Amino acid sequence: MTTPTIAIVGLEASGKTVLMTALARKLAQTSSRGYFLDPIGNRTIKYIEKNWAILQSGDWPASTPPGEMFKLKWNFHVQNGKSACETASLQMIDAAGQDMRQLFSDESVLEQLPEHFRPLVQYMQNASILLVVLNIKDYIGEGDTTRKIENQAALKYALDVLQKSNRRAALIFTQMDQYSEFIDSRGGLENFCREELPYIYNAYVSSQKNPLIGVAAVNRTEVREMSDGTFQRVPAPGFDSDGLEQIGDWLAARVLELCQQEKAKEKAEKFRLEQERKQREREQNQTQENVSPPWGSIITFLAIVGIIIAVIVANLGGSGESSDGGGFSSFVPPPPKPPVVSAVSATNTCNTGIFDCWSHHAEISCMVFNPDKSANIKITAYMMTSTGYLQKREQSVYIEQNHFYSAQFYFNNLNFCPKKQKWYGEVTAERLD
Ligand SMILES: Nc1nc2c(ncn2[C@@H]2O[C@H](COP(=O)(O)OP(=O)(O)OP(=O)(O)O)[C@@H](O)[C@H]2O)c(=O)[nH]1
Ligand SMILES: [Mg+2]
Repeated sequence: MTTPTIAIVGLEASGKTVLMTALARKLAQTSSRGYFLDPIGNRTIKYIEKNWAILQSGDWPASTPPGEMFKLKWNFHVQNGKSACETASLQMIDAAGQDMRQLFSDESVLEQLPEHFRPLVQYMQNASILLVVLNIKDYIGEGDTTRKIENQAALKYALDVLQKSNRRAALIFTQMDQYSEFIDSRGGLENFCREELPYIYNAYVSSQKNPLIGVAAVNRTEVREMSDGTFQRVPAPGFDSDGLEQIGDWLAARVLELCQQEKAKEKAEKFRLEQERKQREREQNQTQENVSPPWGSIITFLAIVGIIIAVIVANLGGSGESSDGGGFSSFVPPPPKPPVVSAVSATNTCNTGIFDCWSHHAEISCMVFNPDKSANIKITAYMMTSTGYLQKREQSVYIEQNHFYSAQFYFNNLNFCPKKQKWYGEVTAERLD
């Protein structure tokens, strides 16, 4: 099963490291929430605890150095869970905001992606959940208008590039301990976002698909005089956090959703393999029957001929009229109505040409409706480019009468990925009875 990956996307000093530290600590505790994170290996514990100790000592962790990526891993446990997804592995990477700014503030960087950025871009591309972290301070006041515009443009571009059908994003506003009164005076976070980040709001928030969450990873600070005579706001002793549960609950729901989708895919794949095995068995039996005289088939054939003759005779005798074929044809059942395919959408990392297609990944989603009696239905998806057929995937699923099935096809190993070409998906479905 693929591990759900959370990408923390945010510019420098947006609060990613502090948020991740407080969140990981909070969610590692078992509580009434019904889920908890269990770190895998000791690197995760060491990284989180090192940063936590710095916060406890009344200081902030250092800015993450450009080029560094800290990969953290957990098992996500659902307590007393009755679902098939009691545990799911989870990974999150803390990267440098400066690297993200470089990646997303100039389109040409992604178009000619330098080698050293590839692991970071690959990680973000593979992520199924995005936590987009914003520092409210970067978007208020008239201070640095150019910077404000650059910040919004970079984050909007990041969201555009990383947008994928099955990917969910939450917009997290940090340092609410400093700005909660200000945000209230602006009519709440949503209103603030609509007014100060209109491009992001219109594209990603107004549809209500991506939640806005305000958080204070460190909810109490104090001003301290530093050794160089300057004053700095630092974590106050005994500080707590606000808003982490909301992020945790949202993440938990997403992880479970992804896990259940994976399980459904595995089930469909198992069914498909079983069908293939049965088909092979049937073919083998057929070959064996062909070697000896097919007595069984002859008897069946004679029986069918007998029934047909009986039916014709009955029709002729019953109506007293000459047969024009009408009486007989009423015994042939009409062919079942074929399945209906709708809502086909193809998404991939290549249709913008941005990633130079080195990741070789794409997906197709669709809905298949069965208007006739329940049946096994073969769904075939084709991933095409403007130069023609590229690759095909198949699924066989049992769909009840008048039911929809939502199908997803993943194309992970595309061996041909033309640059800057539009891709599109095509799906067909046929009954297997
Ligand atoms: N008051 C307050 N300040 C915070 C909080 N979280 C972060 N900060 C401030 O924001 C600064 C940056 O936080 P980081 O978590 O290091 O930010 P980052 O996004 O990891 O930054 P890079 O590593 O440079 O990308 C900190 O040094 C604090 O000054 C918070 O919850 N409350
Ligand atoms: Mg950091």
